[in-house]
Amino acid sequence: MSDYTDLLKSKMDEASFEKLTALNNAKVNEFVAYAIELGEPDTVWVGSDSDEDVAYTRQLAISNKEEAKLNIEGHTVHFDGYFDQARKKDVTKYLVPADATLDSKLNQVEREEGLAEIEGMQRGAYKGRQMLVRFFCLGPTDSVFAIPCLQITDSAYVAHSEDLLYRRGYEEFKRQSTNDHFEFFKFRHCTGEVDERMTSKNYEQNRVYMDHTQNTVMSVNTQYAGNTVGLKKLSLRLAIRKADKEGWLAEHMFAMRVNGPEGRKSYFCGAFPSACGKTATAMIPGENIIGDDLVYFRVIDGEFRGANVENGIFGIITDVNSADDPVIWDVLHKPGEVIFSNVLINAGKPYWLGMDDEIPSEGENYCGEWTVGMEGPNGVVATPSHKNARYTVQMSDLVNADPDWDNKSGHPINGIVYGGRDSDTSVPVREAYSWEHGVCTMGATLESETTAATIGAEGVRNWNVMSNMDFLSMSVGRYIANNLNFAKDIKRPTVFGTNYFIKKDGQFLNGKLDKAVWMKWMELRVHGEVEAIDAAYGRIPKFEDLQRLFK
Ligand code: GTP
Ligand code: SPV
Ligand code: MN
Repeated sequence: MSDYTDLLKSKMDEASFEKLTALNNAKVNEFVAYAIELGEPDTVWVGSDSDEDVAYTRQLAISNKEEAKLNIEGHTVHFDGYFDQARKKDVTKYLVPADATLDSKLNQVEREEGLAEIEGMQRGAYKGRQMLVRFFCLGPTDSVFAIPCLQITDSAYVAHSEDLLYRRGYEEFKRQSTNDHFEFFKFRHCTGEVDERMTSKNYEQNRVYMDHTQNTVMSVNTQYAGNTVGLKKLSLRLAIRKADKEGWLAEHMFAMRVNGPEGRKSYFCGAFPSACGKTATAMIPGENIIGDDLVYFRVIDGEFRGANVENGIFGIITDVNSADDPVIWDVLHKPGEVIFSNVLINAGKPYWLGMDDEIPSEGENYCGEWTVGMEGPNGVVATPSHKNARYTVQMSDLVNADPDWDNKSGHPINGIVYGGRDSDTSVPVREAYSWEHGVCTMGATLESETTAATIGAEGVRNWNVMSNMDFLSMSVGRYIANNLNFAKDIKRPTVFGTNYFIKKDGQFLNGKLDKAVWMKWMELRVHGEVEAIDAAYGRIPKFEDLQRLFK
């Protein structure tokens, strides 16, 4: 500590210095000091769990113009650069020591070479800026799931998003740092040079590099949350390795309560690739959301249990309308904290593709000033709102959230669902014969068509192991084996496969709310209350049961 005192004191006021030193953690101080030396910020601000510090971050995002207020109280809009609208896989790499390899399917760079490259891009990147130091927690605080995280960024939008999406973690650092084996995740993000719209200018120098040897992820020249918000997908890659070491699972899944007959509560988790229906499933009217993107599984007291890693949802807004998504529609139209990103704004009101309202022919969007028919900088006609435009809200604002969603022990999981975007092969719903059958033929072999959630062509059919391929940080075989072997000695959830996207003559064969029926059928199946037909690649529903459930 003594080595860094002068450096830390020279950049921060008394209050920030006290918040940092109250943690009394040499590793935290070292990471902060290193970021100062590298990024050379004008000032450094340290936040705790106080409402005041959360409010400071929110206000900063508005005053530094990363977000703008909208008409409804508490709503803001944030824009990412034209080319920075999704996760960018080709520049997302693992830093791997010279004598090691993770898996030939993963994007890797030699550690020293990668570090030199990204540190070169981050050097001096905080000049003229304030560096923000924030503490968050993955999973419920004060629980077996909890992983403390230290986020450093110069983007108040990133920190504000984390305030909505994650649990506060300053007290968790205090709680855990007394343990001998205290371990936390570290994230250092630099926006890089910005244009007049406060978006990263050097998008072609966008990098997201994972240094798993240090539990650190660095990113630069990007603002899109999937590349910058440390606790989202950057943490998932670290968590998969930590889970491997410690004997639990980190998954790209929703979690929900499905309500059975006579008030019975059943719990389901499901892995669908990005933009393939996790949020839409967790938000089915009449059921209760626990989480929509990240779940950790652990065996607790002989039970297979899952917990929501997050505290909010970063959901796709495209096609959100009052008929299919009444709960979220309501949240997006009433006062409360919402960040809209990459939608169209006209007279302080947000518009998006597939909403109820008629979309105006001009406004501000991810291109800047936009008029209908206009081409973006790459010559492509720009849609009014980006297909991967999103909203960020907290669980506490969802009236359909399970009141017990934040349970420190998670929930006992009855069923696990795997599904992808598959226009012509898989049936809408089927049940596996066993855990092994489900993990292998529904999870490990999952194929899905690419979407706007990643940069590149849409509709390309790819292999996407457990919908986690983009986030795997070790050998694919080992990850599958971890799933197969997990919770071996206890009752494991029933595994199901779904496909919402089957098409005939270019048209979807199912409506968006048909998934409500598939979930109700699964709920009855896990309790042995309906029969099923053996279809040789799993069990499928009987016509009369579906007929009754559809009614
Ligand atoms: P990430 O947040 O990227 O991990 O995605 P997600 O899996 O949560 O995806 P989400 O539920 O937000 O769905 C993305 C898109 O799929 C939206 O544009 C939905 O309209 C569409 N979608 C969801 N369910 C259905 C469905 O049953 N049928 C069809 N045709 N489209 C659907
Ligand atoms: C996804 O792409 O799977 C998302 C959005 O949930 S993000 O990971 O933030 O890009
Ligand atoms: Mn996701």
